[in-house]
Amino acid sequence: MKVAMIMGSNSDWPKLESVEKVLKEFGVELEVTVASAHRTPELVKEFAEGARDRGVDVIIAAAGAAAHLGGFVAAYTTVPVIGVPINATALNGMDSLLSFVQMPSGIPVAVMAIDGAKNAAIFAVEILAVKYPELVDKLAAYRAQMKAEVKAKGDKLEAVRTASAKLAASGKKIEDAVRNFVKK
Ligand code: RP5
Repeated sequence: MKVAMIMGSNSDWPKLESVEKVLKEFGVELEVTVASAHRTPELVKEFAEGARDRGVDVIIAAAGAAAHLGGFVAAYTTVPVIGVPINATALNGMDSLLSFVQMPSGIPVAVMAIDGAKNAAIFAVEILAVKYPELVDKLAAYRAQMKAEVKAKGDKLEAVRTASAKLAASGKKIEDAVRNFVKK
């Protein structure tokens, strides 16, 4: 089970670190390469052409500006490519988004949101789950955990909101309320 992530520059890494974290949670191996479609096109070609032989199941391609890394990679391999447009220029990622998403017919790139690295990792796991069924239960557990976290956040907000409303209604000064709380 292997994902290869290629990025246009090491300056993109801070926006992509979550890919490593998510894949680790699912026990998926990650290979990371820095190569640019315009500065090192030969390296990108080599990376993409050799991907299947290296055992790569899914590729994540991420880059800022309009250098078209996703389509470039996809042109040299039939391993599925997930694109992550990066916000790195004065156009706030729109340049990158369009260069990834508007692929002409024949060579697809599955494009995530601008800076959407985490979803790229989750989507990669969903693709891997077709071949490795043990990931199906892990994906379900991942969603269950998200659900529990959302519920806990909602409960916490409601508790704070109710407590503040009670405090305001009681007309007590905050200092008194805190003193009483500490006494308890
Ligand atoms: C793109 O240009 C890279 O993917 C990066 O997002 C952006 C800037 O690269 P550096 O100048 O920081 O190397 O090709």
